[in-house]
Order: sequence, then structure tokens, then C-alpha cells
Amino acid sequence: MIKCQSTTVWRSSAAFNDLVATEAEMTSPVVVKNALECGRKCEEREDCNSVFHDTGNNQCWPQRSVFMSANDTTPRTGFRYYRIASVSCPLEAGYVVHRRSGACFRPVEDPDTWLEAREKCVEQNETLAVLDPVEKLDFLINFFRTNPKVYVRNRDPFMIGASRPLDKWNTPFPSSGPDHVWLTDQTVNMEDTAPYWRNNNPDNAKNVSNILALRPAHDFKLDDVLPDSNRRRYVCERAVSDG
Ligand SMILES: [Ca+2]
Repeated sequence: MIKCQSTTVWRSSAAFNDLVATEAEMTSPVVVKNALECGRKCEEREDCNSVFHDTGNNQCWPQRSVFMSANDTTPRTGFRYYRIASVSCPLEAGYVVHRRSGACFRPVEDPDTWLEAREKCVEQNETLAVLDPVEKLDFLINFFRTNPKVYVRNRDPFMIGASRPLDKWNTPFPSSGPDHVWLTDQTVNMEDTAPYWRNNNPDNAKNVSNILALRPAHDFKLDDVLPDSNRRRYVCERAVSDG
């Protein structure tokens, strides 16, 4: 474990020893003195969330994404991988930290309805992921895309903390257009989220697509999906509160 600041704890992911993720960004290495400095280089970059460090020549590769599994890797002798963790967001529990928003996300594979998933997150003192501002949405989509062998093993969408207003479920969109809201009651900003939607969506298919989800079958883009009786995977979120 490397401790840099009171708020940031870097932990080695031992499963990656002498390996590098095939999806890792391996251009422009930074020469450092040690792993501690490699972590600091990451902290200097707003969009850095993990690092690969070559103990042989002390080169450091800050990563935007976070890699969860060593089942999509290439052997690289001397390489070590470090991720951010905290007491409240332990690596072992599958949390992934997004530094810029101070959020940790926990994808849940056990499917539930959206309303049940919302409760299951709350039971863990979490919420279904509220991906607003759009940097959070961008990070989570990128995270899923860079861990294909972990999250694309089935095509089930991941539900998130946004839906049509509950009293508008199973009704057509109003004439003003899509009316999705985050669990914070903030309206989903159609302008900011525009690049992240699946083509021709939201479409409110059959007027019952009440829930927003990220679709593995469509490069993890946003889609409004059938709710109610449909049980799906989901993503919970909590704040990085301690280190
Ligand atoms: Ca749709």
C-alpha cells in the first residue's frame, strides 16, 4: 500500500503482477523514482484513476480507466498495477473509484427490477448511480468498455439511477420531449448526454421504456429500456468518504 495524501490510498492489485492490461493506454510514459511518485503523477492529472509502474526502469503510465481483472492482459516482467481504494470503497468488494467526482461505483451482477435495485443500493448506504455531471457517465462507460471480459460476458444492460418521473411511467413522452430525471430529481441533460445515447434513442419503445441503462450490446451506450417485470444488472454508487 502506498499512501500519498490523507485522501488518496494507492493499493497494488496483486493479480496484475508482471502483467499489463491489453486495453491500457501505454503511450507517453513518465520516468519516476518509485511507485509512490507514479501515484503522485496520477494525482496531478484530473482524469487519471490508476497507474501501471515498471519496477525495472521506473517508467509510469497513468491510466484513465480502472482494470478489474487480469483475464485480459499481456505479460510484462516487473510491471505493477495500482488502484485507488479507501476503507469505504475496498478493492475486494469490487468498487471502482472515479477521482474527479469522488465517487465509487459498484456494478451488481445479480439482476433485480429497477425499483428493487434502488432499494438494494440504499440498504448498502448507496444510491443507484447518478451519472451527472456527464464526466461520471463518460468514466463509467469507458470503464465498462475497457473491461470487456468482465462485463460483456452477458448482454444484460446495467441500470442506472435515472428514469422517467414515476408518475409518468408507461405514458408517451410529453410534447416537449424526453423527461428523464436522475434520482436527485435533476433532469437528464439531453445536450450534455447526446454523444452517449444509443442511435435513435431515447425512443420510449411501446411507451413503457421507463428506465435508463447502459447497453453492452451497443458499446455501453445509454438506452431507455423496458422496466417493471424485467430484472437487470445495475450499478450502485457511494462517495469516497475516508482513506
Ligand atoms: Ca430505447
